[in-house]
Amino acid sequence: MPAPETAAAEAFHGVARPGGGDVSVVMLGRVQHFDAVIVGAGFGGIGAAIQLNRMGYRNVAILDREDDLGGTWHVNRYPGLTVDIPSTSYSYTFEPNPYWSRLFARGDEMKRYAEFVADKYDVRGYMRFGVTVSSARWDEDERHWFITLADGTTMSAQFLIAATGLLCQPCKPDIDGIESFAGDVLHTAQWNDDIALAGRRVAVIGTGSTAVQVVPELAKQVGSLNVYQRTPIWVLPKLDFELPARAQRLFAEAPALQRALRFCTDAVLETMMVLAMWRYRRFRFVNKAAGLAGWLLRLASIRDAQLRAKLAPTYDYGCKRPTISNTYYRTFTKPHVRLETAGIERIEADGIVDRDGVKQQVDVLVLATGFDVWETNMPAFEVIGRNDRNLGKWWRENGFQSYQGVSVPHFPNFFSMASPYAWVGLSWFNTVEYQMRHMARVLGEVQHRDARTFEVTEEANERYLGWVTETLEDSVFYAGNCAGSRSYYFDENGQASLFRPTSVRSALRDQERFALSDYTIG
Ligand code: NA7
Repeated sequence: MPAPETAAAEAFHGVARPGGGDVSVVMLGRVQHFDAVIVGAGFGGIGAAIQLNRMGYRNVAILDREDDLGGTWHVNRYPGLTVDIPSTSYSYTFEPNPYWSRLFARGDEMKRYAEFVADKYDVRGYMRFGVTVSSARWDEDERHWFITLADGTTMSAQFLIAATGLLCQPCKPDIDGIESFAGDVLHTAQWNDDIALAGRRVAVIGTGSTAVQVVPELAKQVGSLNVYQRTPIWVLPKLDFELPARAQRLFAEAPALQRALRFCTDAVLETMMVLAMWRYRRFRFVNKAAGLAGWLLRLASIRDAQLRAKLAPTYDYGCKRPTISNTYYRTFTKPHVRLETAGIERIEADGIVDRDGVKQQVDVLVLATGFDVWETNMPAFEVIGRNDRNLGKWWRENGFQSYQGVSVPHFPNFFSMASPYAWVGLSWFNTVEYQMRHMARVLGEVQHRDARTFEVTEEANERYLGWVTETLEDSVFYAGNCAGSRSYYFDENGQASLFRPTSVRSALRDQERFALSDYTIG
């Protein structure tokens, strides 16, 4: 890591900088009251707090169940953790970071970036850690939210912002006998460095983006590695390179250069997403070209045709989160690494038995089994709006939906950042930034009218839902072959209700244009 040379570099590289956020205590009766409570101290929560600060709100609390900020980049610490979007694009547009060590930065750099931004924008002082929110209830008489924590404490807030993320509830597989396993068990999102791996017999369950990163790293240290695949993932070559200290200095001194690089990486991601995912019906050749790149990578990495065939996805590129790696496929050619595709029959105290009846002895079980996006995460805590409407129940009875991916009728003064139809672009920062603009416009109007509440109308919500649903008909999800992809892009009802099917540009532009009459402001 290069030596910090400027104050900005020092701050990014972790040289002490005091946290900001001047929190004043306001009591309403016996309950602490805030202008806004934000749940989640990841990049969504940090972005929301920055937006509130810009608008003059200072009495803000950011609550997070973890012991530090950064969300997914604090929680995930498995070996090989990196971003799978170029870092130039995987960052806030208003806070470019010239100090990434590579085009695809390591996970610990993302965590330091979160700390740097929270300090620079003075929002760290709002944060309270080890705090789990159990529920939030809208009080129509008081016209604010009551938020109940797991320890029974209650607080109130004029505005409630759920910034709980999409990939935060680790999924433990429901495999027969898993509880009886006597060795060490590690979920990739709950990594424990104290568990020794060197020379041991390790099994990995899952072959998603996380496994693609962790498998090559584990193979370097363990005695034997058995990787249990249920569904192959699309893997494309990774065009990564180091950004040496010289380049970092250049980016710091000439920000236009960095903006130009971002323009290029944004353009590639935007084009891929719009053509391969939203305009699939017309541009399916883009998906085919991506598929060809994956096929060539397998061909260049693996001689054994049978092994290549086992790793080849049968669903269209884009149905499920694809990833990039130059080492994943090659790892399976090592003598101590095996791809297991027969399926898992059961787990016993000392190993895994597959559906062919073959048992592998295992010392350490690594669960690269991803996250529950829908069942326990939409929403991540109980939210009760006007007329006792329960958000989770309402979504399940009426279909997942949210106006502009951020607000829901009957839930006044509430923004939900990890919402149905919210995710735009491949970088999560795109979603956060359009939502920040949305908040700015709505809260700006609340301030302008000297009002206390906002709530999206049912009519606006229905109109928006109709539009996204129709637009999605051309997407790979409905026009392509996604059968057998087992993708978390689809909800419990088989609807692809995670993405906003537009370009990032259009999502940003729409936030300046939506009719303010779509909200009741009072
Ligand atoms: P993913 O992409 O959800 O992958 C989870 C993997 O675990 C996937 O291969 C699953 O197979 C597998 N899995 C889950 N449950 C089981 C059971 N019961 N048996 C066998 N295999 C199972 O999560 P990741 O952590 O890899 O990536 C999450 C995001 O992080 C990713 O999208 C990027 O944005 C970064 P399946 O495909 O369901 O057959």
